[in-house]
Amino acid sequence: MSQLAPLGWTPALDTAAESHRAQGFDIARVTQEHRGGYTIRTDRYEVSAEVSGRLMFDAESRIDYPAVGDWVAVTTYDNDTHAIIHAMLPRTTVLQRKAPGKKLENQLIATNIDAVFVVQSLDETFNLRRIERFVTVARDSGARVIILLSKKDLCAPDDLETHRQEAAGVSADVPVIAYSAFDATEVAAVAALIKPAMTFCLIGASGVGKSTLINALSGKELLVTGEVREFDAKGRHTTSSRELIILETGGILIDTPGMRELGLMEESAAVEDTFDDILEIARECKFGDCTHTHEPDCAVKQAMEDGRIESGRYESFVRLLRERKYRMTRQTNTGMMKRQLENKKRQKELKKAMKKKGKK
Ligand SMILES: Nc1nc2c(ncn2[C@@H]2O[C@H](COP(=O)(O)OP(=O)(O)OP(=O)(O)O)[C@@H](O)[C@H]2O)c(=O)[nH]1
Ligand SMILES: [Mg+2]
Ligand SMILES: [Zn+2]
Repeated sequence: MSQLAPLGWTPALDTAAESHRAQGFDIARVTQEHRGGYTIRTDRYEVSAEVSGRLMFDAESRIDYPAVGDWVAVTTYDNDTHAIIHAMLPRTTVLQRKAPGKKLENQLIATNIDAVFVVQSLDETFNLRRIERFVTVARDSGARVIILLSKKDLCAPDDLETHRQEAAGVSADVPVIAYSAFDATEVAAVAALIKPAMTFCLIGASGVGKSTLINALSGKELLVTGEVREFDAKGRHTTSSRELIILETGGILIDTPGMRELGLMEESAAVEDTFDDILEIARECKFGDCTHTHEPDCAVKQAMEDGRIESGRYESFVRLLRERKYRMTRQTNTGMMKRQLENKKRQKELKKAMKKKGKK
């Protein structure tokens, strides 16, 4: 058995690794991706890593860079405290998010995963459309898909049955499991799906309980979890980077930050659908761009105070509006990043062309 088996190695990868090993490279798995670089892990060490200049030079787009879950060929320096990633091994599956807009690069979420857990909570934020969008993304990866309905403890029995059936209706071959992260028996039902050396990636909106579940499955407080901060302008994501975790029981889990941008177009429309009554009232607000939080003469807040709008719905409404606004600015920023990337690419092509010329 390969030393890398606990990391998810399968013998099918042996051939691909041969030439790298012959060159003296170690084979490692990418366990974290952050702004500064990566963390990689072998059977002997887990260290920070960066990609080689060569890999960077050859990369045409994001997909050519390593992502969490990738198998990579590395060398270490400084007594195995740092590593350089020289090459990536072929991927079996790729979980990626299609960025809104046509030409934007896809965002890599994780690779070489066996299954995706699409997590949705059973509280008042339950959203079937969102489950559908996440399932679509998950399915595109080529991995198996399982829907996990979290926070069962916060759901009335009637709603539980309804939501369970709705989720089961998303796709005939996607199983649905409802659980509370604080119920050991229910967590065990999720754990039963996770076989040694199999890699599972958790995706879902912020606050649905992805990190909490991983902690429950591992029996340790490995990851930071947090209350959803509804009115905190600093942003609500608790998890900020993707991370691969190896359970003592053998399974491998990848935690991801909640994704709000997924399916931007549909969600914008969803605000209109779900809150048409509140939008009707909002027409009476004094300011056209009222955020319904602090403005004077806000008809929506007034209606909430009068009991015509239930306060929970009011909060969801305000939150959705804020998220939408956040995403809009994000999109503008992404547009800028895109132009920068295109510039970089052009420079690279120029460099290549000049190199060619030099060779002649
Ligand atoms: N009642 C209840 N609360 C839960 C359950 N699972 C998670 N929570 C709570 O939900 C909140 C958010 O949980 P996290 O695990 O941080 O959510 P996340 O999906 O990792 O969120 P991001 O990292 O922002 O994407 C925390 O306060 C958890 O304690 C559950 O099954 N029942
Ligand atoms: Mg988290
Ligand atoms: Zn208002």
